[in-house]
Amino acid sequence: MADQSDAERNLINQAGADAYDASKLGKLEGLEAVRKKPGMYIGGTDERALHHCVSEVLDNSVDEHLANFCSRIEVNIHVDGSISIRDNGRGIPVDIHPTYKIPGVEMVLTTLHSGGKYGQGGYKFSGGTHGVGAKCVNAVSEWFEVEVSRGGSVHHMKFERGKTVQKLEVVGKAKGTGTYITFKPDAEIFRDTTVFQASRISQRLRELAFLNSGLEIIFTDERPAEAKPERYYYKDGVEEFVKQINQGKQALHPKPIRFTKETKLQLDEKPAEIHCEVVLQYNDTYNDQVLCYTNTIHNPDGGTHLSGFRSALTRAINQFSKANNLLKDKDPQITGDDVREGLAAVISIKHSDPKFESQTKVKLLSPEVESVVGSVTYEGLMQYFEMNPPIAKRIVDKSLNAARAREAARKARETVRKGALSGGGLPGKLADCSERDPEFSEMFIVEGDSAGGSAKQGRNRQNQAILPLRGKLINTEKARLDKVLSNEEIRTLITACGTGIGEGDESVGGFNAAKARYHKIIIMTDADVDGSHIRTLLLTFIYRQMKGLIERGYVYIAQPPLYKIKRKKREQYVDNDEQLNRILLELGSEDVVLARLGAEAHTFSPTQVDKIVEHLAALEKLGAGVTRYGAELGEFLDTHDAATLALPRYVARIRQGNQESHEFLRDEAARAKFLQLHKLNADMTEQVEVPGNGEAGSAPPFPAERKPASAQKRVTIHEIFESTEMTKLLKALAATGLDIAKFGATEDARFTMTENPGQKSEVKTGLRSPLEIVAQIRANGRKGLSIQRYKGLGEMNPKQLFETTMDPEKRRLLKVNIDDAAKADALFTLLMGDEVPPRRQFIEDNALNVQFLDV
Ligand code: 0RA
Repeated sequence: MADQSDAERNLINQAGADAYDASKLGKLEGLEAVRKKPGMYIGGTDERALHHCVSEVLDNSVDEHLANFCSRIEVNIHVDGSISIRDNGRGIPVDIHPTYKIPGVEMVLTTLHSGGKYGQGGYKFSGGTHGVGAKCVNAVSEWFEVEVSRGGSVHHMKFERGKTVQKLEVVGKAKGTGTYITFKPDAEIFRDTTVFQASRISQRLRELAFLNSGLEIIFTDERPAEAKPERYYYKDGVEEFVKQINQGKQALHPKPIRFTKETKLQLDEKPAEIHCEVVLQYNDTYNDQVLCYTNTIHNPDGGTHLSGFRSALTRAINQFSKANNLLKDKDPQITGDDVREGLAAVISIKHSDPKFESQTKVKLLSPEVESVVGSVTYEGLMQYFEMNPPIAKRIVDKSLNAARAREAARKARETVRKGALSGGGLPGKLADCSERDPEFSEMFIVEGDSAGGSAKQGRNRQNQAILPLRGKLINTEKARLDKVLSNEEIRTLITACGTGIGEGDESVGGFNAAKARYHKIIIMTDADVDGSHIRTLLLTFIYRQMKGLIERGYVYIAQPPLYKIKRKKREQYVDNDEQLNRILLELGSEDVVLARLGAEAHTFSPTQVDKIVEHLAALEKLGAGVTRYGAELGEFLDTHDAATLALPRYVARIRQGNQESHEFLRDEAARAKFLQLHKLNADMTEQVEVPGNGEAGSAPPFPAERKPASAQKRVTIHEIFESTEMTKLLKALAATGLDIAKFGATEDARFTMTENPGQKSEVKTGLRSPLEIVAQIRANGRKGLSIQRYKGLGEMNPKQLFETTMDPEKRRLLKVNIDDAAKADALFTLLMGDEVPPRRQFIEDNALNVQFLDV
């Protein structure tokens, strides 16, 4: 950070020294560089980079919170795929920069080297990438909008692909302060996908709420039909995080142990500051979960904070047990592994100038942190042990038990290794393939004997091996390694893989990837709760004991189809709901003639019909962005501008008692006028219109719970981000010759649809609006169609199973990605406690949305 901001400051100073003229402005590096080399700035163009964009904007808001200016952040994913991040921080500065003569917010969002005055230099701690964040996101966004509430006004500005398209202007009055950013990722950049994964985002938001006690985060995914906001707020922050990790487990002591310390020091002769918070609580499991964060960024590979913590923990427990004569002569030495058994801990440090191993910040390098975290942990623990001797004794006992069990596990590993290597050691359940070269061999791990049987019959025996797993796999979270290794299913799995497991070299049964018998290990489980449970258990075991398999990209997840549909003789497998919808429209448009009535009567060609249906369906989907606010889609579409087809950008919702009305507002100017008329603020949350000439809207930007009297008029203004996308669709529809003048239903039919024309079964239907066309097509598609939903692999016969899920020509596999697997593992205990309903629900919700996987 220091290097970069120094460089930036020089740049600014130098520029400042030169006389300013317009040509200089061009010398500020534009955002083209980011679009040309997205890898350098946002880490690529894949799904990970896409989500990284959200973090970049979010980090700025969190920085405002760290600087004590922001208490609430709202994140909304919109129906058109755009996303908003709103905070109640100070708001990005809007005054004109003395050197560059452009508003601060424009500098911050459009010039790469805007360090200095509007850089992030003002923050003591910063999670963001120091000033490159939001502007890079702007560069890779199809459009990017910012609204700043500051100095009593709401300021608005808009960009497209990093270029200013609407200059900064005041659009209304502001009660509070804050920044409200919305952007739509550019499909020209993110070629894989531009679809945000709610689970990925909500996980990060929850993590942020844990790490920033008192910060309230509200998240709404508006895409599902029933969108409901989720609220993350933890008064006791990290302490609640640790409790959450231990949820569903037996804690060894009721309250987590917490230490904090703030240190000021000199680093390279510059003042630096480190705040450190360590919270730990032992549980009755045999694994450890220690999560490390620097400036709220997760460091999955640990680093100096982790090593400082680990050695202090080992030292403190050994010290206490010696001082109190808790060790017997024959007891083994208590090692670091032993003291971490059943440990849940979170180390969160804030550092004014942290050093990381790489751009991805997976590992903290700053050497000074080791002793800071070490001393706070050691001193804190020793003091805690003094004050709570019974708990201290319980922890020592647990560590001692672990030390004794370590010996047993070593022996068990050796047995497994011997079993794996001794001659005809392959498990009887494994139906191996004839191919001997691992590179061309694959193994399917199949849930249940019946699906296993089908897989065996259906497979290509040349290179596909089948390993059926029966019954419950042992939960590796709840058992010590020696017990896990005595589990039949696990032993079979290890032997079949051929690699051995765990740390240490082969002589002690350690993992060796070179010995892998297959370079594709494919987990094939049912698409239900039990299936995802088994899959998670398998993945956790593989991640913890055979990580190299994932690192090499050998581990995959099979994706069986969700539906089989049948119509007359035709049968088809369908992967997901979206595909099903598409097929319904396709089937529904077969053998259909669509004609326009009236003055411009004509019949559409089949190609035109396909296009019309496609665009109308897309419009309908985006329509959720309007209908959620109580307005009709048809009514909204009918407000389009006759010449440009532009649609209103805002909808005002007015409620009084149980009366409700709404008004569409074309643009910022219309909104400003509306606000003025109703004497309202432009911070767009619910406001109460004050009758008479009182102060404009009394509600703060984020109103606390208020119960307005029923007589009060409540007004909310919502931005319809989807309008941009919908206008594009209107243009495409107009190009097909469809009459789009009116979407609302008319009295008389304007179209006719003829099904099965010329046949005995011919039916003619009159349609009164374009939207009725899609509805009719869909209904048509459902006629005579049977839809079977597959609950399990066992419902398919061998041939079907092969064709849909195993055939390399047709199947779709998900490759398990190591970074995301690490994250999943770190948060794994949140899910794998006892069989509690919330966990089941979580797994079910995420069954087909395996967020730690990459395609
Ligand atoms: C530059 C300077 C200041 C604040 C910000 C940027 C800022 C950026 C974002 C992005 C999202 N939310 C944000 N909030 C603030 C300092 C402002 C001051 O000194 O008043």
